[in-house]
Amino acid sequence: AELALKLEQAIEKNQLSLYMQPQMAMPSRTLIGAEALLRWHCDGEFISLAEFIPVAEQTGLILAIGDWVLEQACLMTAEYRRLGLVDLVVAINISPRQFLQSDFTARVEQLLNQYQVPPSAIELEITESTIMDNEQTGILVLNQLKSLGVSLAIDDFGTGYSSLAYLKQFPVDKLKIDRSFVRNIEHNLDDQAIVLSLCQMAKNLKLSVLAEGIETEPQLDILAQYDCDAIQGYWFSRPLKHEDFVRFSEKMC
Ligand code: G
Ligand code: G
Ligand code: MN
Ligand code: NA
Repeated sequence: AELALKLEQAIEKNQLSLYMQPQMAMPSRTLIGAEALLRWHCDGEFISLAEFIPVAEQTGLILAIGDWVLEQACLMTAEYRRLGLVDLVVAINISPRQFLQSDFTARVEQLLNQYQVPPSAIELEITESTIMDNEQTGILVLNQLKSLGVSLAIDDFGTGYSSLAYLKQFPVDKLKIDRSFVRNIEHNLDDQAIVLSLCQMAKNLKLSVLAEGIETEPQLDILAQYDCDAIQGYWFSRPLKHEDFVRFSEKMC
């Protein structure tokens, strides 16, 4: 309850920020995008998302927070474009409750207009379970967002229970392979088999595929062999605060 109270004031007190984790294309290793990751700095320390996101979901505060994230991400995307990073796509995590708000697509459209950001410059990350728990509405909202022109990615792919038969009904552009499959991939033949099949399936369904949580060169080499389109992880960069991300991107160009 105390946490909920503090969280309620986090936005006004300016305690939230978005870090950006670079995403690179394979095999060129060029910077193509960044995932916006929320950070809450409170009383001199960072509070982990694992701790406060569930509270935010339960109390409904996630709607205000999600809206702040969406606006901040659009603002930052506009700023990157001003700095010449016009091909960069900023990926934004969308919570289940946020995704199911009846005016969600309208809100996204309004913010894109307000900040003069083309829809193709942002990507919305939605988990499998968000869609599958609300199948009818989910597919409807995905289609609305698709018509708007934003890119759509399924986050944590492989951890949910969506059957492959459903996947073809989702108008999505990208699968993000969950990092639990990558963590031990150098040593684990099962993980290799799973990730290889996910990459091949994505290719056959004409979806782009990104692997998360790449921490080592051997992991990167395996994903390159599998023809994975893009990677994200500590090997390339940790999530960076705005200024550091800008510096990072300048170094990459
Ligand atoms: O960056 P980190 O490891 O702390 O993220 C932990 C989890 O929190 C991840 O599953 C990520 O998807 C989620 N997350 C990060 N940023 C946001 C955000 O802005 N909104 C929502 N809803 N979830 C986020
Ligand atoms: O669930 P989602 O994919 O949105 O979560 C992304 C989370 O993964 C963030 O919390 C981010 O900080 C974390 N992350 C990103 N790259 C790596 C990595 O290489 N290793 C580990 N352990 N975590 C990572
Ligand atoms: Mn994500
Ligand atoms: Na993930």
